Amino acid sequence: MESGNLTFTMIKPGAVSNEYIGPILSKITEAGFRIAAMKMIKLRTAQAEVFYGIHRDRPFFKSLVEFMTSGPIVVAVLEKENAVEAYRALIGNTNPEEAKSGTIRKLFAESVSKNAVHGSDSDENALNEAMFFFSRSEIFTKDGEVMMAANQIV
Ligand code: IDP
Repeated sequence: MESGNLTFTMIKPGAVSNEYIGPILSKITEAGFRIAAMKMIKLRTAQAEVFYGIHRDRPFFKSLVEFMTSGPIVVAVLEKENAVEAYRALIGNTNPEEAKSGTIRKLFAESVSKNAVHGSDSDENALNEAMFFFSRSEIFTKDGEVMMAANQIV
């Protein structure tokens, strides 16, 4: 497996509280992604600020951090060929009004700020984001082995 086959996702608080975890995971697995790691957590403010640090100077930063810490989220590592691009296509545009029909954001997002899911935008970010939330011993290969080998997760 190569790094290009992994991406990282979060099911955001609004989608969790609306009971969309199951429907979203169904869309993900029906689209051919394998779940390599997954857990439910609640972000602390400092964690959300680091995760979205690239947006620190944007006007929506404070409300984004407040929203992302407002309730539990599901974090997961997904595997599929060309995972980053394939998953961005599956989730659709950041703004659900502009997302194509059938995409996760079109189906489950409430607004651009409460847009149901996160998906990594590059292979490098996918690995950084996966390692932000998971230790190596929590990420599994298709054979159920811990994804420890250097060519598997780094
Ligand atoms: P992405 O999640 O589609 O990669 P980014 O531009 O990286 O989009 O923005 C990160 C997150 O910040 C978005 O998913 C969304 O929740 C929030 N966001 C982005 N732009 C806006 C905006 O104009 N208003 C409110 N929230 C926004």
